[in-house]
Amino acid sequence: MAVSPARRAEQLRREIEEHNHRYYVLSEPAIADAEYDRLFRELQDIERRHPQLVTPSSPTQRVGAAPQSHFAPVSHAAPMLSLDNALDRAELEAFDKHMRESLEQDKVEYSAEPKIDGVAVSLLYESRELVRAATRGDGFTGEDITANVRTIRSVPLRLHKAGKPPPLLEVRGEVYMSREGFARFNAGAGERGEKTFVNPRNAASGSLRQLDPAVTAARPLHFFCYGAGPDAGAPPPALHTEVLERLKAWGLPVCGHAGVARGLGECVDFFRQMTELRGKLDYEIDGVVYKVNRIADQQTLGVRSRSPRWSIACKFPAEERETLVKAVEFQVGRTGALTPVARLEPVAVGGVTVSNTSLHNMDEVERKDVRIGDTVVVRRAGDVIPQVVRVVADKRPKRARKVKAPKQCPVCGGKVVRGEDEVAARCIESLSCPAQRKEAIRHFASRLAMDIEGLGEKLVDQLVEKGHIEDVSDIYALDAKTLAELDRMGEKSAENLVAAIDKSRDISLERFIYALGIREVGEAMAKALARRFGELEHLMAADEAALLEIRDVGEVAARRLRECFADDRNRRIIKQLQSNGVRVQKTEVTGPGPLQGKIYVITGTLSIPRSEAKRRLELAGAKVTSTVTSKTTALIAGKNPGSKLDKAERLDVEVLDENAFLALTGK
Ligand code: 5U1
Repeated sequence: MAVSPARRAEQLRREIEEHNHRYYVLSEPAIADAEYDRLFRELQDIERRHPQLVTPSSPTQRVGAAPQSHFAPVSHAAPMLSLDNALDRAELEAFDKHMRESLEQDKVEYSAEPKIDGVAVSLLYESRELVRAATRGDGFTGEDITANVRTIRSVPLRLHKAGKPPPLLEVRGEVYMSREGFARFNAGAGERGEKTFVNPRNAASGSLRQLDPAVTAARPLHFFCYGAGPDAGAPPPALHTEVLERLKAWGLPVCGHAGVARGLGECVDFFRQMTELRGKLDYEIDGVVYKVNRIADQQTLGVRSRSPRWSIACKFPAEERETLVKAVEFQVGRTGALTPVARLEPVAVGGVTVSNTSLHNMDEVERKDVRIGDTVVVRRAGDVIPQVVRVVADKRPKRARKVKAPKQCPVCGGKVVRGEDEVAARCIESLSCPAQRKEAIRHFASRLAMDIEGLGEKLVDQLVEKGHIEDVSDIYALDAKTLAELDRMGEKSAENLVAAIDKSRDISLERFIYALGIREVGEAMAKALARRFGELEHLMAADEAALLEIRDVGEVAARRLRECFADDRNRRIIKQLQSNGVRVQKTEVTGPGPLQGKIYVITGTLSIPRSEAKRRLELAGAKVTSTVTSKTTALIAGKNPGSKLDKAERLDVEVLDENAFLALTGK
């Protein structure tokens, strides 16, 4: 008897889903590609002839959703937590001790899992069908990326019936790009002159954030899940590892290297195994996650505001790779300092390709004895700038050449000197050296200084090279016509830049001082100077003794300030800035401030911008830093605080809410 189209379509959907699962989740294909294609085309054909038979979870429906205008916000039913980190073995030991003591167990059993270096997502299945996928966002609210996640072949659109998934299942995990897929994607994008990514994590993140799902569909994305929401099936599982088994049985991909570690010793062994395995995997992992395995124990331990008490991540130490020093060149900075930069044979380390790295100064070059032609060890951890750790002495070729400090500026050919107490050699042609002028202008326009949006590096290069800008005061004489004639500038961007320049004309004293780019005078000192002198003219007239009264100003900084304001040319430039409409506002002069000596960290959202909160604290004499340590006076926590709140709780650092903060700063 002939099978009805509806029946055949359902048969085909099941068969294709099964083959998808075997191919994308289990990596065990059971049929040839041609046979798979035949089944797929048969289903497409039935659906074309009987559109009423198309179901949302049909394998034919992965791609094809229309491009979106934005990603709608999604509230997570339970916050998407992050993980506390153990930085070394001692911190892992402390965690295990804490678990043993809290649970009154001699040995705690953990689920041990590789930490996938991807993008955290939440998937929601209703009656077995994928109905929503969301990013983590701030942990409370993410973005709806359902259309994009549907294109990831290892994400089932419909869960297996066997094992009875609950009617509403939330799954959490990581979307990642395989190393091989990343290399292939970047090579293709490079050839087409399109955007490439620095590492697989950024590539996965960028691919998920495409408004057109067809673009995401073409990216080699995969998914691994590591946990489920409150309902993980009936009867409730007793162990986290059981949850992972169920997820697998329902057709979801779970990393095959997850295991069980009983007690600290096995945790350490697991970490060692993963460290060895790491380079052999086709996806990037950045550490190991340990979770107390018994779910009743997890409930006893509970969660902090941002992370569960029952879990910890141990990150791998910074990755190191060997590569060749092809050349050492010198870059000229804003203050004329010559920085040796090693040009390296490109090497992938810590998730990015490194081809240049600063060697800081000649003392450093000599201390490490880096020579051209040497093989060096390069290290990079997390988002830290890569650095040369050491030379591999026994790989030094005979022809390796010593690095010579230049006697002339590599940019302007000017004289180079090195002061007795200085580590850097400098080009002394500060007024004529184009490299220094460009850097000074870039600094002047930068975000923390005059904040002229759109006046970026390339534009400054052109403006200086074409003679439109000699010094910073010339910025305020630029017009839209001149700007529109520059490369990569249209009329609209020229007008926008003129508006941004105009907006920067009213500037606070502290920003203006910082913008001048005086050596030794950073953001914090600029603030202190503004608070002490109140007006630019008073600062310009201050003698060394008055400057030295300020706690943070040392002899060198006082001398630099005096030299800057005594210099005729600098005075002329400041005058010209004022004639060109720059108005430096006065600042209220204050004493040492009631919060002198106190250190605060801010987290979460306050009703005022964070920069304003920082300004108020600093105005009262406090220091504001970004990391909670035992030296922190208090953490100011707004809405949706970050992991800093957990750290403050752990270190017993006082936590202030917005009202306490406002009372503190007297507003
Ligand atoms: N493997 C794994 N990664 N990961 C990340 N498990 C895991 N668990 C997480 C996170 C953020 O969080 C739960 C412990 C809440």
